[in-house]
Amino acid sequence: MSTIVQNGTVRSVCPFDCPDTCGLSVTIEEGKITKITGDAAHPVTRGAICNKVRQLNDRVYHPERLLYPMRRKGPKGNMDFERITWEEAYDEINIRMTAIIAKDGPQAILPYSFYGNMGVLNAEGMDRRFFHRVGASRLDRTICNAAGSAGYAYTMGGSIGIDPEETVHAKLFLIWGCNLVSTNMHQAMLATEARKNGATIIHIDVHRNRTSAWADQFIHLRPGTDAALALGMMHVIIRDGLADQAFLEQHAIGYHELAAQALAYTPEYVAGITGVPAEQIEELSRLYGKTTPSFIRIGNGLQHHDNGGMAIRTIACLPALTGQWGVRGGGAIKGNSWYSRLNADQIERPDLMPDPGVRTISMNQLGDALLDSASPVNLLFVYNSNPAVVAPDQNRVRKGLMRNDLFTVTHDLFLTDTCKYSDIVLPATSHFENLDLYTSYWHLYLQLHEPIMEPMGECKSNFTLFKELGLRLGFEHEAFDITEEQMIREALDSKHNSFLSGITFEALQSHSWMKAGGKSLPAVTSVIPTPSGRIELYSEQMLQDGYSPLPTHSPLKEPEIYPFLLMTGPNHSFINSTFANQERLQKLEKEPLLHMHSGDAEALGLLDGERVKVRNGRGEVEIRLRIGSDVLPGVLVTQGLWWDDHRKGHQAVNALTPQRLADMGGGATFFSNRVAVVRLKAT
Ligand SMILES: Nc1nc2c(c(=O)[nH]1)N[C@H]1C(S)=C(S)[C@@H](COP(=O)(O)OP(=O)(O)OC[C@H]3O[C@@H](n4cnc5c(=O)[nH]c(N)nc54)[C@H](O)[C@@H]3O)O[C@H]1N2
Ligand SMILES: Nc1nc2c(c(=O)[nH]1)N[C@H]1C(S)=C(S)[C@@H](COP(=O)(O)OP(=O)(O)OC[C@H]3O[C@@H](n4cnc5c(=O)[nH]c(N)nc54)[C@H](O)[C@@H]3O)O[C@H]1N2
Ligand code: SF4
Ligand SMILES: [Mo]
Repeated sequence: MSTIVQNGTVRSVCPFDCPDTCGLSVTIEEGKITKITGDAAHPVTRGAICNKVRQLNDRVYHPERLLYPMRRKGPKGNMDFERITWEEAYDEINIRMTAIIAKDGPQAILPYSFYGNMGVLNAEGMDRRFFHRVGASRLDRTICNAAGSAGYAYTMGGSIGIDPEETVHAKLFLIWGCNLVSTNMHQAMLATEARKNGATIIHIDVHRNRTSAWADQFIHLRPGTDAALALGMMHVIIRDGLADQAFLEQHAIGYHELAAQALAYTPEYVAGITGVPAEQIEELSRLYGKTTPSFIRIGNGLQHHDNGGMAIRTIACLPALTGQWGVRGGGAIKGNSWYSRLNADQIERPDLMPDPGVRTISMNQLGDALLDSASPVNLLFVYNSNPAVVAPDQNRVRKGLMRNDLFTVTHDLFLTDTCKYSDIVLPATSHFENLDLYTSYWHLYLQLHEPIMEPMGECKSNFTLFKELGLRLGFEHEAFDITEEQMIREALDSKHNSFLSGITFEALQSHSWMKAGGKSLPAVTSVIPTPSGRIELYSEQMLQDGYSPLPTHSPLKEPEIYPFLLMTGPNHSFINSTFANQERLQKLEKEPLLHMHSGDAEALGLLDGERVKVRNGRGEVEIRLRIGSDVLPGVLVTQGLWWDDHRKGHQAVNALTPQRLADMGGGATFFSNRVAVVRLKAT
């Protein structure tokens, strides 16, 4: 099952954690990948891909790629390894696992993974099955969109928005807490097309960035105040009689309660919270209230705050207010994964768990789990993730990883900062080497990926690794001795999700991509999966879960010991910490910068371009200062999850971020992070 050729052009899929999930066209010459472009025939990719992935062959053939298993030789943290065979690696892992299970029980084992590869089999397939069967502690995978997804679901029932291809018909775009020129470029392409037909694009953000430069208007607000802004818009829309009563009556519940709630959020009151002038709030609200179709792209940025769940729950109420879900091109997208739900129970097999009540550990609190727990984690198995860089409160994470009585296995393509602390390092294939199935959390196409090259060196996929480990531990052949193709067939079982009907392994093989729901997706209003089947402006479920049943604004929680709020989001040329070790992409980003308002810099006597120390009670990071008006006073922004590189002066910013959880879904609070900035002497 492969499309491996010596010469020619073959189809592939982009495997990274990016909403666009592009179709790729890969040129192979004499058995080597020489060119990667966007698939011109793919209905959403339309031939365009980002610069990062155009250079994916740099990554695949990178001289530092891991090609064989290794065992730690020197002390933890030193990157001192010796080559071993897979046999030796498997034996050592088996011996350690068996001993730890006998002594401390299986909950002393913790998998730590995220979406370094979005392929269903390699991200949430055989690995999940394996750790369920082991009886390991469960990992709450909440580092990315958990708070916002929970918040959005209270309003809309699930991760359900409009088909992004329809957004070309919109006349107004609110790009809200989303840096989509960098993080969702095909939504920017669709909006640019709509703009040619007269659409206006408004960016609502705390940072004037690439997306603000591309948009027609920029609304600069204070971090963590989005719910207040959305309520202010509702206030004006309702006050001025712009709400669509007929739509609300038919498709929503709680309009009158919401109207009463929004009464207090006058533009003047909201201006005081958000920093957005009252006239600008009036203008934005009237434009949104009067324009049809209007579309909101809700990003991940605003939900990495203490109040992120409620912020997104609140914004998600706006399209209903003006009846946008009923109009072609109108509505919103926070995520769309509800449409392509696979048969998760069948692939992950939670039924194999010896104790379904086994504890769950938040991936946002890895530091605490490794250091403080009454029943500690003694074996950590990392794959598809780089927690030493991406997890919050990194000094605690790394202190935990340094524990001598912790046995850490990391499976990756490179010697990441996490590998530095690992006892065994295993080489992973790139997605080009694997059979897998891809869904998108933004567009609606499912894509089959057949391998286009042989595995490099001794690399193994996650699927193969956990299958082989399972069989060595004597696990049931029925569950572990299966092929990738069998698991894809299990995943596509459409009994529980009618949007997948007709999407089979064979059909995907011949079409390359197929759209969930076929050609005619039903209107959002006919499938709303909330308890009431309607859009819930008032949510009884929220009340039961201990929240205000109505949208509301609450301030951020970080004690105000330090003067600045620091936002540390993704940059243009990396995907999280992936690509940060590639020279050409590093060069494009130059170096991490700290954006500060010129008034703040003046007050502190700091100069543009000087290196400063950013610190709080959790850690400190040295970084170069960029002064201007891209952020408001009291706010700082730096972009990119850089690996530690002391020669180049790069330091991972998560030394500063909190392990505190957001208001909903156990989400991360990377951006509700207070710091001080001091001059770095003698540089
Ligand atoms: N190039 C690139 N693309 C990526 C990624 C990457 O690392 N690099 N990562 C991928 C992943 S995993 C994800 S989750 C997405 C993330 O991509 P996005 O959804 O775009 O989310 P972020 O970039 O985290 O934040 C978006 C914006 O929110 C702003 N922001 C921060 N706090 C607030 C606030 O309180 N209110 C408002 N209104 N705005 C705020 C930030 O300044 C930023 O511009 O991108 C994916 N795509
Ligand atoms: N301060 C701050 N921290 C953040 C964020 C932020 O905005 N600010 N963003 C957060 C968000 S939204 C996210 S999604 C997380 C992302 O966190 P992670 O999912 O950990 O993302 P990456 O840093 O890209 O690490 C993925 C790793 O998986 C490896 N990998 C790729 N393919 C495979 C494979 O097939 N098998 C194996 N075994 N490994 C593979 C890659 O080489 C890479 O080292 O980071 C979070 N951390
Ligand atoms: S990273 Fe995103 S935009 Fe770039 S090729 Fe992959 S899916 Fe497309
Ligand atoms: Mo993410």
